[in-house]
Amino acid sequence: MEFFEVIAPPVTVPSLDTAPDRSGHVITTTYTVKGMTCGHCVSSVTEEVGAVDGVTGVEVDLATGRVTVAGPADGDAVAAAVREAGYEVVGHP
Ligand SMILES: [Cu+2]
Repeated sequence: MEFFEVIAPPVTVPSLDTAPDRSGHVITTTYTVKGMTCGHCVSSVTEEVGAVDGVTGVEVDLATGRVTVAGPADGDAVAAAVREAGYEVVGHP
């Protein structure tokens, strides 16, 4: 039980559709993250994952636990960032 929640956390990384690769395609990878319960969790994951080398955008779906990452980032590095934020990656490439 949390006593306050960030309803609309500020997102400091670009949205996914602003991050095309050289051929105009956006490379995205979807991870499933366990343990996120509110906007604060979304904010934490977005910040940590957004700081990973190669990541150009992060989109978190709280309801499904899906974290979509844009950019040519290393899967292990993204998973490590999620753990750093305090959550668990259930499935990743
Ligand atoms: Cu939370």
